[in-house]
Amino acid sequence: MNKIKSPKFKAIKKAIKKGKKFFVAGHQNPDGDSLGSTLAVSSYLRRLGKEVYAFSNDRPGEDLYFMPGMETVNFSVLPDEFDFDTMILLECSDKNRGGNFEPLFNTVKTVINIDHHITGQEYGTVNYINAQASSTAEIITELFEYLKADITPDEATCLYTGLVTDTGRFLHSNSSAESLRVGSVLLSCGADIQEVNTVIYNTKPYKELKLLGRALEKLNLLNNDTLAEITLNAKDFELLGVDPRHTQGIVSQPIMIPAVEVSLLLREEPGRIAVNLRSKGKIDVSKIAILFGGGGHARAAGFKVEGAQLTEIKDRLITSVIKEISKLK
Ligand SMILES: [Mn+2]
Repeated sequence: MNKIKSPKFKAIKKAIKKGKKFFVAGHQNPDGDSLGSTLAVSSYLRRLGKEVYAFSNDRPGEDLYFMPGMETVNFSVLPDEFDFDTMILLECSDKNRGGNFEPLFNTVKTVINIDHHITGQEYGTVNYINAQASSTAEIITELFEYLKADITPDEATCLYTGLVTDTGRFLHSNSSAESLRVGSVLLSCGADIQEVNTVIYNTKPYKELKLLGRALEKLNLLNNDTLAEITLNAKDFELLGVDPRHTQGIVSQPIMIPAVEVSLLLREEPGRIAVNLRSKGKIDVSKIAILFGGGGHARAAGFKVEGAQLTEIKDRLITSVIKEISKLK
């Protein structure tokens, strides 16, 4: 146990011991890490005989419903009465990242804030923010080890889901030796990794696979094959009966092509143009997205332009990307 973690974990242990009625929540529009951590913490507290209200402001994507304990989460509905003594917020970099929690902040005695975002604010009574951690699930696993929690197989499955989704199956730059060690611990505790892999990574509806096929057929390579571009028009979505939101993962495909530095996916949506950008690593695509009113990360960014013409956006965007690529030489 490293020295920085220990005093913080000690304070969390004390707060958990003292609390009787807990409110546990992750962030709005929850991902695997937020919900997986919420479920594992709630399950552990119940095992200790505590009363728990697990909350999520929004429902997740369909692929996260396999996690054990999902039926115990209260979606969108805050309780009628606020008589909690302790609130545990996971992955919430600011006070209201999880929803409108002002009434709760006014009534609870203790707020435990656990997060791995570099922008995390210290609004809690006890704050544990570790930006070195790949995920909140990684921190919760370490905390459970500290608490000698005897992680159950179901809790391990939830935490493993958070760990693999936040690290992109241990491929993103946030995966560390510690992430892999924590993965190993969760596996030893009985995490059902087959189920996680099947549901999250190896399941795609027929329509979405057909859409991927159509997208790959429309793939263009520009600027000596350094720039990949796919445009999906309104009629592509109509023809296959899919929603423009069902394009997850498509933009990353052309990055596999050796010469490609940047991949673009342009979608014609009702009343607007939506664009996803991916970079192999040399170009910071968030800087390009900012030029169009969007944002994101160096390797993955996006933007939406309301009431715009596809061709106009496309021309400007391609020019901007080529300008960045030409700086590499
Ligand atoms: Mn996370």
